[in-house]
Amino acid sequence: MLRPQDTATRERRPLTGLWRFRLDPAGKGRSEQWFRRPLANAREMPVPASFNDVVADPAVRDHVGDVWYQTTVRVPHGWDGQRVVLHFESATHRATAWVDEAEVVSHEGGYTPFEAEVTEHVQAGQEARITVVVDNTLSWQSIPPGVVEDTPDGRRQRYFHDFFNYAGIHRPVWLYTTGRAHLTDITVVTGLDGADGSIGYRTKAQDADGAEVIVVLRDADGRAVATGTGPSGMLMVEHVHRWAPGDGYLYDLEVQLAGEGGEVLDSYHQRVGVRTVAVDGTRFLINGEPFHFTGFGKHEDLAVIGKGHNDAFMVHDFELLNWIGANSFRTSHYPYAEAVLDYADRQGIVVIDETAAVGMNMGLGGGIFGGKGYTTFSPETINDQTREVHAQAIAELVARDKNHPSVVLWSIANEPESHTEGAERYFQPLFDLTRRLDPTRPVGFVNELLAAYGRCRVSRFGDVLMLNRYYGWYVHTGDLEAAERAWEQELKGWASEGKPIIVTEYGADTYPGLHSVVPQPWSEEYQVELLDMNHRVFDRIDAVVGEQVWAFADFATTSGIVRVGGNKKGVFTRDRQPKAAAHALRHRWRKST
Ligand code: BDP
Repeated sequence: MLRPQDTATRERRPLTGLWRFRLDPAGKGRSEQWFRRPLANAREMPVPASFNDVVADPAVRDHVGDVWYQTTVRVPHGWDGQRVVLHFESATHRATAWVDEAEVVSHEGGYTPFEAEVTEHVQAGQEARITVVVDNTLSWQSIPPGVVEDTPDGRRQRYFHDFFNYAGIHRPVWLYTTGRAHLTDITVVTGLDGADGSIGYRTKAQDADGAEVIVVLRDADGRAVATGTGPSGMLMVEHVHRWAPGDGYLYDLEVQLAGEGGEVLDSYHQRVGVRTVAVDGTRFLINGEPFHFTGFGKHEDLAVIGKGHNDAFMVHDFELLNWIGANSFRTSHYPYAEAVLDYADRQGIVVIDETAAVGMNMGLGGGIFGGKGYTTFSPETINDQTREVHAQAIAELVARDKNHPSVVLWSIANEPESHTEGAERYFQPLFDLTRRLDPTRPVGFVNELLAAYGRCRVSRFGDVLMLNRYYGWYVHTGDLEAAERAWEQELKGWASEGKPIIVTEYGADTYPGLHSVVPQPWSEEYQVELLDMNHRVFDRIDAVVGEQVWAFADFATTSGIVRVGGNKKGVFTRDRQPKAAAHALRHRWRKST
């Protein structure tokens, strides 16, 4: 699937703005076929946005099940004779869409795109009604998992991850055109040979018999630097300008389908950053040079719009990454909006790209995330069917993000149970699958303390060790000396495995404005000291090639006795004001870069 674009042959119309919206608490909209007519008793709802916090009503915020969205679009007059596609960048967690009365597409998974050709259901110059039912339910067979419990007070959604289950249409929706003959996929793989670069490309097309593929690679000034023909091939660039951390240099690969008379049937522009990624012993190499990750685990999380994509906050967050000296982040705990990956490419920010497989660990948090009493991997809980859904989520992530130079590492799960045989059986095929889908990038998963060094049965499948550790917070709370000793001992164990280690989470909940002379948990001073303690340990262990603090900013969670207005481990507050730790990190990271 190619992301919608305006090109010489393609045109897009965004369907963002206010849609009609209605909850369906009784779950009767499907059988009553609400898509057949204008949505009754609807309120207006912005797209893109999570619906939960837009309305001041707990029935909306905590709704479990279907919600309905509807809009009307006039198909542009000039689209006569074009192939028309309806494209969703995401709908959380699953959706079905209709154009007028015709069902056109269904999709499982809340963070990857889906689309359907709708040519036969629309007419240029006429209105079309688009209706979408979005279901936010999490089950044992969804990624992430959850359970709906029937209680005397109604249906309650429980889940095992530490962020609020925002849902809705979080990213832009498009109607776009292509010609009948059109490109359907482009893959680029780049290489380096001394000062020169290579770009291998592969294309797929549909209804394109007899058409020829022509590719032109242009540099950032628009000068053509290489050309080729054929559905796949290799382009060479002498004295290539590499993509590198801090230098988001991009070439533009224009792929054209040309008809027999030379007419351009389709044109698509693929941005290309020429760089290599490799793991060599305990080193993580970008362009053959050791790379040390600095930065954060983040969330898509904002007041009012929840997980809705917002360009202003995206740009601002990258400004803050730059201000603090971060060179990377992890898309914890799900694939982020594609605009974010595009922007990371252009900014030269390195990304660890994660699936939505989070909360697959019933042992965690003593059940504070709701996992008490369940077995993680079993025929009744996370099972073979879940693994298929997980495999599909990986396939869709790789298909979507394979061409982003910023993406250097796949994370196929966050903190799953990983010390049991069930976990080993579950994960091994998913590592194999990820490598088959993308042989060019390392693969890993994020390990947590229940599978501490010596206990984990899954990390041997990964190329890189990613560790989340809360020494000084969840363990040895308030005792940073004991924390430092225990952490160093464990980390030395991991270092003996001979793989690069990225500490993908470390941090402390910190209430902004709370101070203490003797650093006490929750104070700004304690957050600074806890990070310092971690950094002393990292600096003593060569295999540590990355430090990503949890978290970039405070974020919303379910309510609970260990969360005060959400998770407060942010180095910035939810509205992006720095805590003391932001200045301390800036001091460390700005010095080292
Ligand atoms: C880890 C999770 C992350 C949580 C964090 C925390 O990966 O999602 O928010 O710890 O407890 O377990 O703050």
